[in-house]
Amino acid sequence: MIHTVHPKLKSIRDKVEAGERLSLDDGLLMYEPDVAVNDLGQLANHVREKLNGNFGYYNINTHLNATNICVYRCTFCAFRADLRSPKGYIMSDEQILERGREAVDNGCTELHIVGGLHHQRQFDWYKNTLQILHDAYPLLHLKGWTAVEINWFEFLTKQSTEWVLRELIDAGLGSLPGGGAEIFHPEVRDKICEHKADGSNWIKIHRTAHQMGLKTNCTMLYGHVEEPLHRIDHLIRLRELQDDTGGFQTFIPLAFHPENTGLSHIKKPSAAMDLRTMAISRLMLDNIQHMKAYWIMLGIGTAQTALSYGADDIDGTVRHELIYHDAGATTPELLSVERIEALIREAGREPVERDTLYRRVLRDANDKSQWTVGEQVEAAVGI
Ligand code: V47
Repeated sequence: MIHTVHPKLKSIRDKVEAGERLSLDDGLLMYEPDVAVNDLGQLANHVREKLNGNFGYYNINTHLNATNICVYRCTFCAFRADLRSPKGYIMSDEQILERGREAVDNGCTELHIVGGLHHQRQFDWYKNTLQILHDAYPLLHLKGWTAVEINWFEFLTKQSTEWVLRELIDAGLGSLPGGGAEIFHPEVRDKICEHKADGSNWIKIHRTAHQMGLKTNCTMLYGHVEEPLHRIDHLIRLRELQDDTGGFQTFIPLAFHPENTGLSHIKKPSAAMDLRTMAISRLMLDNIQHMKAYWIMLGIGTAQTALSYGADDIDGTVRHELIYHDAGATTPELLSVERIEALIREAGREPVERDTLYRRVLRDANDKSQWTVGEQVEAAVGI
């Protein structure tokens, strides 16, 4: 039984307790400023504990952004560079393999691979990145290329989504990250990233990936030029796809970081807005198992608090993150396993190391770099 909530939230509380789905109007109501974020947190925490108990998940991972040179000019992005910009870079195969080596040496189970759409690189270069990493480090899960990149590969090769994904799976792709979703609604998308894959293409690519057996993640970039209606519309589109396929593992709300972007006049969202958006996302996305509080972007304190506002996952130890640090994130470049576990415990949750597919990682007590995977945690404990 959930006790104290704002009178306006009574019917939402009744639905949450009965496990009923929330509507577009419910979503909009929860963004009204007189609805206290704590009340939303209480409701979201109820759902979070029903779905994920007291677990606080993390993984051990490294990022690889093999180039920042990009044909697109998304106004929110501080990471991209023009072809001839002094800031532009592209990694060699040796450097890419060195990143894989560093990941394995540090006990990583996952490499998170995204980057720019380079004017002069063909599909084979992207595919080769996966192939050489997979050949050298077959145990490392390669979570790579957002739907925006997949859409670009379709353009480069003039082939279908299925064909592109099949080639990448054959080269070693393990799953798709959730980036590139931004805000699907064209009123917003046309202002912040008009040229890249639109909302329906993003959804189509994830649908196809799910149908081919790939698990994927999903995101929403908030706190720039969008309104609550655009956010709730975005969440409902994700929920509809999940009803059809069940292929999303986790949702990651991404708070806009304005520094060095084309939208630098906008203020970064407050911690209260971050927690409100996490809670509302947990409540609207009743069919997605996990919610990630990405500490790199939220900051450590808000990410810890978010573990009681709907989130059950804090992402990873993370090495070599560039997208947020280029846009002014002041979080450290990486967290040790000891530190991440202590942060989760301090927030009152039980830390669980997971792999990309949310299976428990079992480490050798004498040599922590050696690991195997167990069952999916929530299934194993019958939540
Ligand atoms: O698509 C870019 C966002 C995304 C900025 O799947 C920005 O596990 C805020 O998707 N301020 C890439 N956001 C990151 C991403 C992600 C991160 C962690 C885990 C997973 C996962 C996926 O970052 C982009 C865009 O939406 N982004 N620039 C910025 N200035």
